[in-house]
Amino acid sequence: MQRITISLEDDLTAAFEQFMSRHGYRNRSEAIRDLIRDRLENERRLITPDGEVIGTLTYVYNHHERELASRLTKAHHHHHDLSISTLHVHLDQDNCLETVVLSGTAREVQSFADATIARPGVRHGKVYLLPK
Ligand code: NI
Repeated sequence: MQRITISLEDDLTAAFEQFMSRHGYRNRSEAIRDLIRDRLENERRLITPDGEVIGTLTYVYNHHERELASRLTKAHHHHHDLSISTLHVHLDQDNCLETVVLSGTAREVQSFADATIARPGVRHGKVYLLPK
């Protein structure tokens, strides 16, 4: 086992401590090991970009944002082969949450997810890939 030292900003440390408490971690090293394993596992799947995956993409957006809702819908129709189902939740007066199930190669799914998450007005975007 190697010992490494890392530096974190105060707000990141506070968020990390809350994460530990929510998940019942008693020491920082174990929590950090699990976070690293989780990230590496996700990266590993992307090493075979032609592999078939199922992805879930979740994000929040403000539906009052100019043309954003219709642009998102257009993108889903344009990639109807990838985007197989969408769950839409009206979170409050302004915000919508969508979880999209995507099916295709890891490259296609990741690229669609990245483009969606990068759209101005799309927040809290996160994609999770599972091998098929
Ligand atoms: Ni809505």
